[in-house]
Amino acid sequence: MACSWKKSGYWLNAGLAAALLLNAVSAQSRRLNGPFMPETLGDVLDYLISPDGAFVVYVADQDTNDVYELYRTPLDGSGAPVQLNSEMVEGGNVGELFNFYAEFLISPDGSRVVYRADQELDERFELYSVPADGSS
Ligand SMILES: [Ca+2]
Ligand SMILES: [Ca+2]
Repeated sequence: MACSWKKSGYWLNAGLAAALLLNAVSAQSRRLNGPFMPETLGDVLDYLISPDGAFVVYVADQDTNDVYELYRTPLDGSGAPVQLNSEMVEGGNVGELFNFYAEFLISPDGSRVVYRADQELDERFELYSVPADGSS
């Protein structure tokens, strides 16, 4: 008896989860990353939301396949992404690819982004800081 009640409880929860999922799918989503070129297999690797919720910083190979760079864009998708990292040497990336996560943090006041990249020499990873608004 108790077992079958648990079972129906489980199915009830599964049904509720499915309903919530359907709800989420039907909500209006907006793509935040910049458009990937049709011939580019672009991937968003990781992202963080700023402390004030105004913008999101993400790492993606948005412009060139397998060259992962840092971008900032308004959280509500109201503007185009701005690239934050400086020009990369060939083979340079924000973070190490085999980690499958990016390596950057937004400062607590949201003013700067710190990231790890082999930006100046391939495979030599150093730490960089950049204004979060993309200014120099
Ligand atoms: Ca890719
Ligand atoms: Ca590299």
